[in-house]
Amino acid sequence: METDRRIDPKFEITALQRHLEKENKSPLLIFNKVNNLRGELSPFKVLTNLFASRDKCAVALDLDAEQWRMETSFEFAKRTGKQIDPVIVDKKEAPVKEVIKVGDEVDLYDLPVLTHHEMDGYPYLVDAVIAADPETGEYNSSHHRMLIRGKDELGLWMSPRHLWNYYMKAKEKGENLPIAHIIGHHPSFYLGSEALVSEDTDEYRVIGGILGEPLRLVPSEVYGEKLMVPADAEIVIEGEILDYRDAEGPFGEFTGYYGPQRWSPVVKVTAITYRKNPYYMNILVGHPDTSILGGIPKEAGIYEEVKKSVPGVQGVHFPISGCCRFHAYISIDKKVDGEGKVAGVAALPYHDELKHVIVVDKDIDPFDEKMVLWALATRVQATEDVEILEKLRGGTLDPSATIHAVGDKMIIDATRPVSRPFAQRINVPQEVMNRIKLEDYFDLGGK
Ligand SMILES: Cc1cc2nc3c(=O)[nH]c(=O)nc-3n(C[C@H](O)[C@H](O)[C@H](O)COP(=O)(O)O)c2cc1C
Ligand SMILES: [Mn+2]
Repeated sequence: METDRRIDPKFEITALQRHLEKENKSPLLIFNKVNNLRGELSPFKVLTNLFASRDKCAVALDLDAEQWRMETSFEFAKRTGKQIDPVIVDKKEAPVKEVIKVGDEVDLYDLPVLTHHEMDGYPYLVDAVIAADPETGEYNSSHHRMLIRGKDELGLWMSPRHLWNYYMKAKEKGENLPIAHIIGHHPSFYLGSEALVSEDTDEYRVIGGILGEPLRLVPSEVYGEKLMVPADAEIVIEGEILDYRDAEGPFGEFTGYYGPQRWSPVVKVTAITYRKNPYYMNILVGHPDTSILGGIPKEAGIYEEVKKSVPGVQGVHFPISGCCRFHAYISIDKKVDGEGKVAGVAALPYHDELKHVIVVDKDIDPFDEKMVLWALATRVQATEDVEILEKLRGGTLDPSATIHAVGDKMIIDATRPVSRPFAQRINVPQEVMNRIKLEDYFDLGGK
């Protein structure tokens, strides 16, 4: 959906997204007339909700919209395994270089940056951040919120994952870490940035695989070939993470709660380049836009991981009710007793935020939450089927955690035993189901 009506990026766009979400609607939204951070009309249009429904992600992976369930995570897994080298293009062929602002010309207040939630401390950029490993030159891409501190200064939050490790390596060398914030690209660029791959995997190659074609790169304005940036982005913000920290937050998080203010590194912005008529892409944190974007790649990665020890794994679902982070529903074609728990054990270490795994049999669709909970209700004895692992590495934002980044994990094996009889599911004879049709008995009003 698209509108020409003028709107302010402080809360107003989020309010519309909330209204739609309450109606269970999640269309892509485009705002053509948005204020910048000085209240003037911005030349940037705002695009949001790109990931707010799985069918849009299915289409991004060249599937049909109806293939949004397991097919989408399987396709993502397949593409993760087929990495494609990026190609370098000339600056003249790079749309992101149509407008170039360097040094004193940089002014982040020109952008229509959203303030999402009431207690958010600042307007926040939320897109992908890329950096090159200071030792190997391999690229990483991950999502990071970045608050606008001034016309050329950002604050960012890094959980102790890959970008943080790069930052530590740069600090050891006594250098700042050059980074770029990539605003607006093919949705596969962002899905690829969430792939669960090891730190030494070049994520520009991973993103190429998810895109199904080489990612086109161009040297950055300030760091040249030391920091290659995507040539087809709408906007690239170049900068460097300083060895200097300040308060960052609070921020409305993916958990649905405000995350606390923390002492976080500051980024000096050195250049902004963008297309003519650019779209400013926003990802709404704490809502399906963020949950689904992070969820699909986790389903794919964990499916591949569980398959190594439980070959009969049928599918993995990170449901929205668990913020697509804390809960995984895994269905397996169980062959021997104990396999349900093995599936849970295999899944848990793969992502720090994953807390509770419910393993179900193959007659339960992990995308049908009602049936998953039915299996929980009817196939589980707590003393036999629940395993609790205390104090493992956890996410940094779980509001219930009592120790920072440490948390308890739980595996619920909701599969039936195979070595002893178990109650039979009720059914109506299939022959009668096929023969007796609703429309032969009732007027269904055209439905
Ligand atoms: C919309 C969105 C916003 C995110 N914001 C942050 C953030 O501010 N800080 C952070 O450390 N991780 C954030 N994440 C999570 C990381 O992007 C994610 O864990 C990623 O896989 C880490 O990549 P890595 O394995 O290369 O370190 C965000 C994820 C999404 C989808
Ligand atoms: Mn990584």
